[in-house]
Amino acid sequence: MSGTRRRFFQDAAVLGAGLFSLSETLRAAEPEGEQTKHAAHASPAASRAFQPMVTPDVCDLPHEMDGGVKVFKLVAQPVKKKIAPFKTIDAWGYNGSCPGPTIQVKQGERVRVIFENRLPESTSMHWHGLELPIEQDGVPYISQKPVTPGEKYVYEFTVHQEGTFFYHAHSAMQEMMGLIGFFVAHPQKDYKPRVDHDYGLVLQEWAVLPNNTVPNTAAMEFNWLTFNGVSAPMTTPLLARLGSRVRLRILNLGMDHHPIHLHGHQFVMTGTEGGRAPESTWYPMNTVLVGVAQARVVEFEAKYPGAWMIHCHLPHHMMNSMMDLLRDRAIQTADQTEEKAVGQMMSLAKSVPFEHVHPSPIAPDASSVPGFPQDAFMEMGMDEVVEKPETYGLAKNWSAGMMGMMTMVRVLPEKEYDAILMKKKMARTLAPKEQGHES
Ligand SMILES: [Cu+2]
Repeated sequence: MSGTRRRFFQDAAVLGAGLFSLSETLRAAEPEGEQTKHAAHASPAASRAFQPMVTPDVCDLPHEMDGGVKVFKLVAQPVKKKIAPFKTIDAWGYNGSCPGPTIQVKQGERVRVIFENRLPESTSMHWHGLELPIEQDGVPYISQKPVTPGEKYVYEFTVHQEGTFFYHAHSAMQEMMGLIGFFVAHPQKDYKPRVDHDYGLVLQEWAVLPNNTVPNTAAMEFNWLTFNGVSAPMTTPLLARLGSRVRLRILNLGMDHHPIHLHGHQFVMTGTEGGRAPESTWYPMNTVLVGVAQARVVEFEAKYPGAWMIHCHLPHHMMNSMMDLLRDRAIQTADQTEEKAVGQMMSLAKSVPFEHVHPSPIAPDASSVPGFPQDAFMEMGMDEVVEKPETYGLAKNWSAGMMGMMTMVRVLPEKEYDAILMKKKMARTLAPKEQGHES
């Protein structure tokens, strides 16, 4: 038995006899109690229930029923967004969240969105990929007047499609400030084969210069890359029970296309931003290119236990604050071998206001080798700073290898999976106010 596994069971023993009797309850409420929550919110008709997608680090948008209409309220507003333990930016979002809260409906439902603009400038809401009347399309001057600051606007339409859609402001710079969110339409008839876990990831990129908090929306180069509004290692790992089937829905609305790669498993692409793809089109892959304005849906069997990375494979998208760290090295004429460059990288790494480690040693004569440093000094282990139930039991300094547009799928044997669910439940009990922000 490995040390990690032993720790799990020691901890489980401490939790007491309640754990194993609870495990059945937890399984019934999978994923993480979300299913029951949504069924309760939906219309009385049982056929309206669906297994919701979970958007880690982003809440779902609650709704009320008005007769047969599902009513949502969305407020566009500035948002202080902590994208890394040492970096908070001034983004724009919806209902205090960036990206905006996830909207989930069932195919065939009538939807009303009461939209309010609390931004300092006019905006509108576009329903990306949805087939709806032109007056609901949310394009300023073409399908509606701009929604001015302080004004409300009501959108209403019937969702006849199924699939992974999104909502966003239809103004280029506003999109790059973070005004985007998921709009998932669950099918009338369940997809086959059914999945046990359904997760969503919004890809975003930000250009925030050192000592700045406001993203430069005119930039073409980005130094902060996020999944669901946070950079690794702050991204909450996705949990999957060993042997389960997992769906990942990945949505991109930025300036770059992102090749999203999964370690250790093959997947099939089962859908796009246009809905479900026929099974005859599925083929094995492990990297899916998610282009701008696209959604890609992949599914896989979680066959192999472990913490498997999922990340954008563009090298510069696997870093945090690259431009901050590189400084002079970003200028082509700078001498990359000089001591100053090394000193700058080390001093910046040391300047963050919390304890961290640099676990990778360097050679005694490193500075004499042309090209040094590359990844040296960029790794910052900060396990305790980003600790949460979902990170429980990971190897020491796991966070040093996690940066940028990156998270992991933790494929866990039953007892370890249940132990983490138990920890999540306990964390919720201890911090009830944060419950709404738990994925
Ligand atoms: Cu990328």
